Amino acid sequence: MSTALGNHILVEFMNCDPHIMNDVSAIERDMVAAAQKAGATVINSTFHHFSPYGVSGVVVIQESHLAIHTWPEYGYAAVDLFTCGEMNAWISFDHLKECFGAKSYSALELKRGSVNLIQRNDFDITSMRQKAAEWKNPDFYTRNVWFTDKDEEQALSLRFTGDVLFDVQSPFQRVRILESYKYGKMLALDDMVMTTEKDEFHYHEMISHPALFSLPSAKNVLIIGGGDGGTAREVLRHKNIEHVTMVEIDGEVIEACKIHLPKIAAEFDNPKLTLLVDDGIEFLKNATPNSYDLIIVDGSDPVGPAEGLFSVEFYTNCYAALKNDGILVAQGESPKFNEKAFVELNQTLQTIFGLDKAPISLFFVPTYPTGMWSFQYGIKGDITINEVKNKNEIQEFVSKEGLRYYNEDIHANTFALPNFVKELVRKK
Ligand code: SPD
Repeated sequence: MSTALGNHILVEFMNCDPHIMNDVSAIERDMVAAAQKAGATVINSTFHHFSPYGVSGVVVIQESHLAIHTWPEYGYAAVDLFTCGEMNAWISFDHLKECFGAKSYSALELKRGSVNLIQRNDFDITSMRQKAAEWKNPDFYTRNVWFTDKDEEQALSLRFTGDVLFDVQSPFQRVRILESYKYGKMLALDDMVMTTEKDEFHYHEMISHPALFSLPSAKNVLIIGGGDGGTAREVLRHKNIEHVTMVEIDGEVIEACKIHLPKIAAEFDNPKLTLLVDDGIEFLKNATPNSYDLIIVDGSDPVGPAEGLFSVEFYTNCYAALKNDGILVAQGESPKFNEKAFVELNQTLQTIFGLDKAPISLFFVPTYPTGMWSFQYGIKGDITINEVKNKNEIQEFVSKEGLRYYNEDIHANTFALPNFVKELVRKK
């Protein structure tokens, strides 16, 4: 007869691969496999990625649970293997040691619920048995794995299936395609959400159409970044556009989106598009002055390869490359999530284009932290964007192209800002 109700192995895995220690989907997969390999029946799993790094998670099994907390910066994982019955949790231990690449480890095995210390209650358990018989465990275990886009203080999390459809460390960033439950497939660069199947239109329609409906005779457009292809797709809806040059630094982003997000990467074969896998910052240093009607900077956040897309030098080069009545539209960050980058970019654009020539367009994206995001403009000539001269034309275009965010009312209010945002970017 067993002398205890459960067995608990407390494990210290040390000198593990730090990248694995920060990879919520890999850890979830390994923990579930560790349980299954030892013959456990998995009921569900919950795993979270924490700020700035680290993963915590639990796999609930019929035989109790496996839990983990990781500290990638120390290459360390604290793991609890708690089991009841005949399951041999040392099989789980061996599996995890292997998966995590743990160069050293220690383990402490404890009996839990020693029968010498506890007493069985003498009560009628018939109703408990009945309840237990009614309870049906799901046929397949449920997974609860979350992707979190965050800074030190706030975050946005999306639950995803746990399967990673594309995962490549490019020379610039980690490029992943994950599948979220609510928003479909999602492109993530490092740990930031870039775009998702279900809400990409918010971003791509708003980065393109307000400017293009203000430049009815525009012919030549430059896109810096935009590797998923959504911005090029929207720009190319405008029949007056003769040529689009797109300069994306990371070929892996293009590859990932061509394979997994074909509705976004829909126009890469359009003969009007010249696609260059190159550094957009360098490209603009050598661009012909006065050559573009519209420059769109569809970059990611100001960390990693996109940092230079927030510099004075870069926007000075954009200004020079624009025609005299040209417009610049740049991914402008969020006044709620990264206020500093938002304000600094606006000051840069005010300095280069003029105090009244750097308006901001706010729009809503559910999958970016805080949901409130912006495009920041630089207007080189005297164009007034939010004056709707072509209402019918916009209505016709919206209906013909099946747009789902942009319309003539939004156009008329492109630069409407809440008071707190006006205050943030008040001209000094
Ligand atoms: N935090 C997200 C910043 C937006 C980055 N660009 C998205 C690319 C969509 N084409």
